[in-house]
Amino acid sequence: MFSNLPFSKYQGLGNDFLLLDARTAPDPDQAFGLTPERVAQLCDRRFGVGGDGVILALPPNAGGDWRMRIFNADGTEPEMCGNGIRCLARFLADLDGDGPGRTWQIDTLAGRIVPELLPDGTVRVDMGAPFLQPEQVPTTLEIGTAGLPQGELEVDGERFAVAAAGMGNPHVVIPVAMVEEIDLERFGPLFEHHPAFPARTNVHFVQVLSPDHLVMRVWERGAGPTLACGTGACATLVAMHSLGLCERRARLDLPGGPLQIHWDAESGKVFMDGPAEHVFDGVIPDPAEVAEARRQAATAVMAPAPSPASMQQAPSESASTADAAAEAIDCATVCTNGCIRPERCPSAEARARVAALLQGTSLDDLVNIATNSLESRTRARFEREPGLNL
Ligand code: ZDR
Repeated sequence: MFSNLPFSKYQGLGNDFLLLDARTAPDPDQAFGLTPERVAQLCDRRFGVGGDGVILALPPNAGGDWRMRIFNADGTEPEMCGNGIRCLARFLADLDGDGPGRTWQIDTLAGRIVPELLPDGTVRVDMGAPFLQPEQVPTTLEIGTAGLPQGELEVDGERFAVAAAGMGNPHVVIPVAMVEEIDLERFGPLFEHHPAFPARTNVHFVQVLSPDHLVMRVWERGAGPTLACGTGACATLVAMHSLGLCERRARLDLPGGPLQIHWDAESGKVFMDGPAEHVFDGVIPDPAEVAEARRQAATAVMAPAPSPASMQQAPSESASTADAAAEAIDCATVCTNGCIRPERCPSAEARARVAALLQGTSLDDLVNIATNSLESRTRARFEREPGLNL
């Protein structure tokens, strides 16, 4: 069942999401009647709002402050989303008026994740320790000399040396000499659906600029090429450091901008710093309510509206009509709780005209009508009161 859907659009490095607050919903996991089809429709950039995913803020289920669920643009549900959880933190802070230093314990399908609001407004996320065992990713690649799943994969006739890591969700990392030269549309979907990744995978091509500066491009599971991928940047740093190709702390440039990633040697956890910005809020009305409003508007237009003449009928006409005519109903004062004579409502014609006008006139034309009306009223006032000084 649908209902009105209030949402907030947020983005982190151009990875954009619809954030929904279901923290007080009576049946949170059924909130807003979300289905995979509805998510895909909402995320459609032409037929919907547009986004790389939909994120729900929910009551906790494992002792945290809140729980996060995320749906990809194709309606599938991944375990975690790095950019998304930064957006969630910003969303919660904006809703609840929290400031820098605030941290949240967030339950996700990838376990407990802890975002923190930094003084400059960006968000640091304790993403937890990476998953480096093949069955945890999951992948059929075996542990190699670098201590994580590694191997050579053939894709569309070409062979690539790859490594895999999990951040709750699966990632394959492919070091290349020139990331710009990779045909993402060609290789991305083939890696995503490669049999070595039974739950499909996010795909990252990465080039080393220096030991603490990498540049990467992303093909996301369930979303295609995106401008950024938080979990992907973390998995990439972990894989590249394990392969001896970068430091434990590095800047990772994504098409949407840079993320700072640190794989802490002591705790084994990965920390991600990056931006999260509010874009706009909106409400999608319940489709059933819209259909009903349109049905009512159409009925109002079709109904024979009483003509002014019929409201001033001569006393010779039927008594009831004459009574109605005699009774000068002032809709504004008499009908405050609804029309008292719907069958002979004196304002029905006016409302029908307005409904017809709204239905059949573009927004531009309505603005023109309003402008012309204001102009002519102002002119009329000048003519009535020639000395008027505005
Ligand atoms: C990559 C991602 N946007 C992030 O920032 O971590 C997560 C989205 C989920 C991803 N598409 C998946 O694992 O299916």
